[in-house]
Amino acid sequence: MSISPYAAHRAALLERLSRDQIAAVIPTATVKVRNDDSDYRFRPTSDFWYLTGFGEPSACLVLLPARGEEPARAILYLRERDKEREIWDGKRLGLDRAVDTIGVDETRNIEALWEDLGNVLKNQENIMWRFGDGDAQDRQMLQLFTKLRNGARGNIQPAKTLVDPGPYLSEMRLFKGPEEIEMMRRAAALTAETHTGLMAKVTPGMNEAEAEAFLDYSYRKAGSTGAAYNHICAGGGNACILHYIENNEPLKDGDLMLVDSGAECDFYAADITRTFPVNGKFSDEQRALYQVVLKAEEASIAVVKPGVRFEDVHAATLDVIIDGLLELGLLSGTVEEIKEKSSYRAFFMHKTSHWLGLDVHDCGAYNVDGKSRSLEPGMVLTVEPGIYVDPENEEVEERWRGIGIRIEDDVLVTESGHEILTKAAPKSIEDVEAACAGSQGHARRQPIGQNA
Ligand SMILES: [Mn+2]
Repeated sequence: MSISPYAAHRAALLERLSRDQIAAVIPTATVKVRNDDSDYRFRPTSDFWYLTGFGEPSACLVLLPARGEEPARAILYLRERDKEREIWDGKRLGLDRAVDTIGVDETRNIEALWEDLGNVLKNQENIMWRFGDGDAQDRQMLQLFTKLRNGARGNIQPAKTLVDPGPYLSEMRLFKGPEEIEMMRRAAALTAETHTGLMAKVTPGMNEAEAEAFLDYSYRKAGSTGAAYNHICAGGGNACILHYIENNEPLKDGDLMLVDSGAECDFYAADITRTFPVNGKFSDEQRALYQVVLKAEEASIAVVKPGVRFEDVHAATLDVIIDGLLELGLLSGTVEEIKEKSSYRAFFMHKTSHWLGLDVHDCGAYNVDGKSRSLEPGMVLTVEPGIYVDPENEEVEERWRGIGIRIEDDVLVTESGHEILTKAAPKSIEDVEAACAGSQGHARRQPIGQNA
């Protein structure tokens, strides 16, 4: 019988926990209230999903390390079946079925979790817990830790430390296995297809909100769990607001539109940004700045391979952006001065990359031993340079003001270099204008699930 990737993740983590004698308590997310008695749609925490593939709320995974004769154990706490509650809130897997379905050693009722943990964790040396996901549950963990200490007598040893999942679970999640990469390819292909479709759809006078609705519609229709983060659908100067999510203004003839949006497949994220002309044709100024961003993006992608440091990817972009802004007269001085004073930050104020996975800004350390980390096969990172000319920037000629451009792809580090997961999304000026015109853009689409 083949083992699910989630069970494989659990086994791999249990091996590390056994080595260091750590018991892990990994709750899923709490249901978030939107307003009054309406909740947001539930989404499990990424750590919990990674280890279980179980999407119900009110659940917690407890992993106990192997010790002496005792084998390692996985206990899943979840909701018991309840006909009355299921009529109102939806189906529940229940304790009996979860043993086989999830493949854990044992299931217990979530309602008894905190009381139960007092016994389950009685002789554990170290307890893994991720602080910061909720004050109430953090308080419960501290109370439990105190209770274990106060209850220690004779041969019962209290836990010594609370351990952050960072060096264990987060580091595992940073390296994607074959099934995870396949999931990310599907998310990337769906997102690329959707961006391409949007380019053909946008016309002057349309509202940013309609673009957002098209993205949601396309993702959900294709079976995605939804958007991986709030879409940015920014026309004209709104593109210079880095986290613009209001998405409610009309799109104007002659403006660019910046769209930063990604679908999730089984909660694995894609993260694509494309910038295209609302009326289908770049103006001279838009074209000039777009070429700089595109050249920077391609320069950064070109350096991605095992052994290259994370910060080198940013450095490659920065050189091209500074050269381009100098050439177009938006910056003056020498490259050294510009870098020293960071004056490029008036136009490019964010970093070029972040890890990508179950979280759009995925976990995993960026620095190791005080140095920027070397890339290794299985890591996925974004490459996303931009140039943003503030609409109120009076230091530059008026014709440049309000142009905001970002181009973003998702890049898998492979043994021999890299694979661009999102390359089906049009990027060259020629391809973008063709996609805006419709026909060629549509012909270039690739089916979901196929390696892009
Ligand atoms: Mn991104």
